[in-house]
Amino acid sequence: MKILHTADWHIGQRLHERSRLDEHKQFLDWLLNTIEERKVELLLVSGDIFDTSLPSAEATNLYYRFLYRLFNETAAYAVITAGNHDSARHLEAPREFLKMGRIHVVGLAAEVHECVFPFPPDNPRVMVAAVPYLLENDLRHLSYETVADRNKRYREWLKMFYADCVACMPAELPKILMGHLFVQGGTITDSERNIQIGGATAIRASDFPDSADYIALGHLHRPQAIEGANCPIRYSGSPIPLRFNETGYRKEVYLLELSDDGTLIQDKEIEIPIFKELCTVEGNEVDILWQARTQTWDGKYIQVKLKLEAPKVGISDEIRQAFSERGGDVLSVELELPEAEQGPIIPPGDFPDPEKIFKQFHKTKFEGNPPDETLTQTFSELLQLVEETQ
Ligand SMILES: [Mn+2]
Repeated sequence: MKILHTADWHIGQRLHERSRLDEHKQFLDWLLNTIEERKVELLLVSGDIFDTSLPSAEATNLYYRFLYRLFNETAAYAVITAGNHDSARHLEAPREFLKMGRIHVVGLAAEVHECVFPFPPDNPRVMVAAVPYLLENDLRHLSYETVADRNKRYREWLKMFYADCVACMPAELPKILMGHLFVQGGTITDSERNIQIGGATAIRASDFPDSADYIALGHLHRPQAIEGANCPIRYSGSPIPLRFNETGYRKEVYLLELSDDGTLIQDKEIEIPIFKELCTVEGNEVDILWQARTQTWDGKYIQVKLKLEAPKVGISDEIRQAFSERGGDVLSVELELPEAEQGPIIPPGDFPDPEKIFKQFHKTKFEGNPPDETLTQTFSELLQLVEETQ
């Protein structure tokens, strides 16, 4: 039996006001083909289907067209859960209707038994716990509680929820647990540090029940494995790069294969093609214009990081023009000016870039040292959350 794990589609996302719908359409076509070609029987989507809680009509249409084709052109079942970007209520509103099409949607996790599904339903060979993003706000409010105590209680609650899910599954069947959350990496030694992403505290790899066979996660956009549990814990990552800093690695989905006796024989990644290239071009004015005029930029989205000795009027327009003459679309031009003695310079780019401001601020505060990768990633996740709530 073949099972495909993906997450963090973020349909409807815009990058510097450019629509990504065409890329998402190409991804969903590719996904459908992959499901057919590889004879996938079960599709798992671990949250963040849409980029916003009220997606546009076009984004909604793309999603339902995919579900219809999945039902009509394949024999696969699907389990879809809500992430922190989704409106749990909207996502699960058509739940009863979609069940007719072998599609199970879980937005709100009110009861454990509403999250646990056998597949195929008439002759179960695998059990799935479709656990959506669990809102920390759903914890009962205790006025005297410290933040650390509340985080601990949230972690205990998640741990218990997974344990309860597993407790209502037949012992002999393989168990896949879905989730949309942040798991502290097994290699992080600073275990007391409180990492909050998407408003929810980190849980640990060892918090998942021992009898689980695979943990199918969403929330982090880089595909990765987390060590520290008895079974594979995987983040499939987002299928398209959502920001320019998400381009240095492959985008993937995971294909799991269960043998007839119910053991997980492999979980391997399948690389997702790049539907639209996101490029970052850095250098001084001469370098950048040279690159713009000597390469082909057809259909690419470009971020320019321009080093200048002093501000120069009209340079952004000149750069945009140069790239567009070779088919490229410049989404942003960030200007980098020499650093003043006092405090960080906030680059007067076409769009303010909070990540850059954060990096410069960190450098000024900590003797010229940039923030490490974990801190940068935490910052960008927090930033996403803020952008979403705006
Ligand atoms: Mn996400």
